[in-house]
Amino acid sequence: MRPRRRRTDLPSRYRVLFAGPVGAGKTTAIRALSDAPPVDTDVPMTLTRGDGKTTTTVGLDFGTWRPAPGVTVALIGIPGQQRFAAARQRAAVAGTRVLLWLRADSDTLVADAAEWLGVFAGEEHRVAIAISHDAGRPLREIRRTLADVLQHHGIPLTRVLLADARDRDDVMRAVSVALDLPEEKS
Ligand SMILES: Nc1nc2c(ncn2[C@@H]2O[C@H](COP(=O)(O)OP(=O)(O)OP(=O)(O)O)[C@@H](O)[C@H]2O)c(=O)[nH]1
Ligand SMILES: [Mg+2]
Repeated sequence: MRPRRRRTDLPSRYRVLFAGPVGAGKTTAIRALSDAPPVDTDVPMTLTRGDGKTTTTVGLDFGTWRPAPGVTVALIGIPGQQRFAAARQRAAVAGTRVLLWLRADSDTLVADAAEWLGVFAGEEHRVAIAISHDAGRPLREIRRTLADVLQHHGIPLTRVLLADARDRDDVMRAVSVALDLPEEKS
């Protein structure tokens, strides 16, 4: 009888990219979930926005989460501001899952979704969506608001969930949805 092969091919390193518009909560979420203090490039803003946000990411944010022994998830945040978009390139290497952060209270929620899903066009199978700043709005209603743009990109409504970026359990749940996505198109 042949010896049973050991399953040594299970991946032990994952990457999740935190993407989305300014103030959606990417840096906050990485700080909430990372096991060690993240290395981030969040710096004072030159122009304040009047919503209390005083810092912005200009390069990349890096954190790490160890959900189980021997498993490491790299958490990589990219800048929301278009003028720092150069930092986004190279962050989304093959196999990286994308967690797109959007703000429910934004007047431009649908346009933000369309813009950012456009950034990942052709890679939608790797994208999950976390909605922050929900202010008590039901998920059902937010999903309905986004239904057309999600359908356009072939993203099922079940891949959209509410997450307060300040809440570690919420961020963990959102990252877990992103980790469940396949690396490759099936
Ligand atoms: N009320 C509320 N505040 C939230 C929620 N999620 C995040 N925040 C706050 O919103 C702000 C998000 O700021 P950042 O984490 O710096 O946003 P970012 O996405 O990294 O923005 P850029 O780096 O500028 O692109 C922080 O002040 C958070 O405390 C939420 O669900 N509800
Ligand atoms: Mg940031």
